This record gives sequence, structure tokens and C-alpha cells, in this order.
Amino acid sequence: MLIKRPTDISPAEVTPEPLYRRRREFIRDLGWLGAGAALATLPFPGRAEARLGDVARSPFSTDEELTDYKAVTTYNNFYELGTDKGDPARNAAMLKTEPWSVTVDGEVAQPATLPLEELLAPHPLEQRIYRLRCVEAWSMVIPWIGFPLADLLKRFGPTARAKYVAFTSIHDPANLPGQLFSILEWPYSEGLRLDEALHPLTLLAVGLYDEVLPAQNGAPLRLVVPWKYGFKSAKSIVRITLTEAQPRTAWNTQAPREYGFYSNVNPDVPHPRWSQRSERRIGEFFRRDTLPFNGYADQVAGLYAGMDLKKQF
Ligand SMILES: Nc1nc2c(c(=O)[nH]1)N[C@H]1C(S)=C(S)[C@@H](COP(=O)(O)O)O[C@H]1N2
Ligand SMILES: [Mo]
Repeated sequence: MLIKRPTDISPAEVTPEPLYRRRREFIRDLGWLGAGAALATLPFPGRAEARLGDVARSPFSTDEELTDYKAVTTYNNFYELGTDKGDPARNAAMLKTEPWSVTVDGEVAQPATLPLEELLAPHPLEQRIYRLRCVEAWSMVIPWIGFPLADLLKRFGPTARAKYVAFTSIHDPANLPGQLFSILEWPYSEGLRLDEALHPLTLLAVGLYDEVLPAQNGAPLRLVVPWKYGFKSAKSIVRITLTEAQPRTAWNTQAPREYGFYSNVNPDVPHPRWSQRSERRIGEFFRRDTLPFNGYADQVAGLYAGMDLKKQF
């Protein structure tokens, strides 16, 4: 199979023209916000011809071959936009992302609701390349653009009582067809323990490849936790709440026996309906062995010292 290199694909090829133009404007606007702080390493170069190599890379970046841009943006799970893997891309225009604001509340010194632009303004965005492997049987290598969640949380001042972080996705049943059905508890929710949330690998993503996050991947703000299964990646986040008690999560609520709170990638813990020993990376023919913590054991295994990961899966 011939796989196109990402730089050979213009976003216009996969995006309706008006949406594409709006994205380019957004890229330019973000550029202004970041100006001064990080012009040299700006991850939104605002040029379609920009190459990945031109911008700053995270120390955690992988050199593994990237998944084709087209696969990353047309093979998705985003049940608000439909349950078929192709639905989120097809229904992308139904997700209204402008204006967008995010509430940060709960156990923080300064709770606030901020327009997205203000939330992003102080964060010199870096290009970070991570492997994200999704739950079930597929995996991808995606060049996320984002910043550590820790940078954002510290700004709001977690209190001494904060032990967990809860993420809430958009609730907009008037526009999102999936929210008319109770496939999951709406709005979609996810959660992390505070130390997981503060780990430098945990990102809030605002883009992938060299463009603003497409709707189907969770525009405009989406969680990326590289050592956990894909479903931990709450999309289109509107609220981040620090809590003392462990928060509920959409998948754990829907099927507690199948999806635990931690959801660490773990080849030794089978899902009740399938083995988790191997995975098929999108674009590859042969399955590969799944690595503990998705290959990030050196960085994150310490977070779980003393825990029985077969029980706390
Ligand atoms: N709001 C919301 N976030 C979501 C989902 C969803 O249905 N709604 N699906 C999750 C699941 S099951 C997966 S595997 C990943 C898929 O992310 P991707 O489409 O960018 O690969 O998003 C996660 N985040
Ligand atoms: Mo998933």
C-alpha cells in the first residue's frame, strides 16, 4: 500500500473549503496571541507548506513513523457526531466551536470561565509528537500540538484538597446528533488523578500536524494522555474541575467491568471481551505487541508504585 507522506496532503484535500479557510484564520489569530512569547517556536506557522522539522519538538517525541493525516482525521471515535468511525469527519460541521469558553473550577484558588483565546494566551505552544494508541484494536502515531495540562492547572492554583481532575466535554444536543441517544452518559466526561494530570506527558492538544485541531479530533481543546487508552482523551472540553473525590467517567459509568478509572495501556490485563496483548497500528498490516504504558513505562510507571494494576485497571 502506498502511504502518502503528511506533507504531501494539503488540509484542503480533506476539509470543505470554508471550514479550511476559517481554520487558517484561527491559526493566524493564535499566532498573534503567542507572539512575543514564542514566535520562534510557534507551532501554528500559518503556512500550509510548514514542515514538522521547522518547529520545536517535545523531549518526549517519538521518531516512529507517523500515521497518515487522512487516517488520523477520518477514522475516529466521537459519539456526539455518530458511532461509525467515519461519522465524526462526515458530521464535523455540526460541532460549533466559535465562540468557545472553558470553566476551570472546584478545588482551585481562582475558579474562572475564560474564552479559549484567553485560556491559551499565556501558553507558548510547543510542537510535541506523541504516540497515541486508542482503545480496542487500533493505534496511531499522531503529531499533537499542545501544551502540558500542568501549565494550565498551576495557573489556577489547585488547593491542598485537590486529588483528581474531571474533564467535561461539550453538551449541545441541539446540534450534536449523538446526544439524542443514550449511548453514553452526556456530556462525555473523563478523569485523572492529580499526579497523572500534572505529569509533563499529559497534554491539552489544540492541533495536529500543522493545523488547528479538526472537529472530529476534539476541537478546539482535547486531552491527550499518551500512556492510557484512547478513550481517556476527552474531546471538545468545556470544563475542568479539580475534585477531592474520584470523578465519574463516561466509559466507566457505561461499562464498569470493561473500563476502569485508570485505563493504563496494559498488555497483562485483558479487556473482558478481548486480549490487550497486541494491537494493529493503522496503516500497518501486521499486529504488534502492545507495550506496558504504551511504551512510556520509564516516565510513568512510578506513578503506580504499590498499586495492583489488575484490580485498578
Ligand atoms: N467527547 C468525546 N470524547 C471522546 C470520545 C467521545 O465519544 N466523545 N471518544 C473517546 C474514544 S473511545 C477514543 S478511542 C478517542 C478517539 O480519538 P481520535 O478520534 O482522535 O483517535 O476519543 C475519546 N474521546
Ligand atoms: Mo475508544
